[in-house]
Amino acid sequence: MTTVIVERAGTVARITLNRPDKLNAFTEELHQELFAALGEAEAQGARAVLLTGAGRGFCAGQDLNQRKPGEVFDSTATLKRLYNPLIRRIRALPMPVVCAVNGVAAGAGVSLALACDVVLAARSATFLQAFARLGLVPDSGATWMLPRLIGDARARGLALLAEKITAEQALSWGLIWQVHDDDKLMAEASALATRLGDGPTAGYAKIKQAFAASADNTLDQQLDLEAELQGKAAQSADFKEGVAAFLEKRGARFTGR
Ligand code: LHQ
Repeated sequence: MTTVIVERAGTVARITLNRPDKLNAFTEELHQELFAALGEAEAQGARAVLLTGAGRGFCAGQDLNQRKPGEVFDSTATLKRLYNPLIRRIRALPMPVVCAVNGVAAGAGVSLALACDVVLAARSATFLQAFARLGLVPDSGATWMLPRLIGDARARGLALLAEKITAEQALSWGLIWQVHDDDKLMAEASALATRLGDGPTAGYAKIKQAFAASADNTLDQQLDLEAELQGKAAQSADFKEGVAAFLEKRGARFTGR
């Protein structure tokens, strides 16, 4: 792989987008390699994923140079073939995905970050719904995720005005989980990913499943789903260990099962 770097640290698969000169904008190759990296992480039993970008940017969205002169770029096909499966894949991964937004995130780069479970950002990072600057529509789940995270008023403002917001603004609006000083971001994100990676993985998968379903469920349906998932979680080795650790007043040693 050249446009994506995959490293393993204990239970965590760290995936770094690696086109720093172009702020890690998406090319066909980057899509393919990122998809492969996620597959590799799952196949090798990683219990958490940490996603970040090399250099001063996180991801500037679609590489606008990919369109060849005279060629009609089929955005619908590109979204259906590359972006939509990527967002679905991240959401469906059975382990927590931490995103460390190390610099600017623009266009589908924001959607990529927001598809992750826990999003941290460097204090200097910015978030830009660049689409309207190009006459485009926010995509890769942005119009679904933004209103749910920050409310309709802010989502519409961001999408229509296409203005950059700072990491602090993103934090105060509830778009992301935490902001850290630039030189501390990766240490904080790695520690968080390791904590999640050493946690009750099968339980986390069910938490993700419950949140995924809640978007479309009524309270009644969600109550039933929680009861069903809890029934399974309570049969896990990690539940047994969690209770034993509590009673013995010690830290739990989860195996993920
Ligand atoms: C780039 C890019 C880039 C190529 C920086 N492409 N080179 C999916 C599929 C189908 C249809 C369309 O939609 C989509 C989803 C999308 O994501 S559409 C939205 C695409 N993204 C954008 O519109 C963002 C474009 N980039 C920017 O607005 C700026 O670069 C930002 C605000 C991200 C950063 O600004 P600066 O910090 O001032 O950096 P820069 O502009 O100088 O960029 C550094 C280099 O990266 C530069 O290359 P160069 O060779 O001149 O040094 C840029 O051309 C390149 N770059 N984004 N998306």
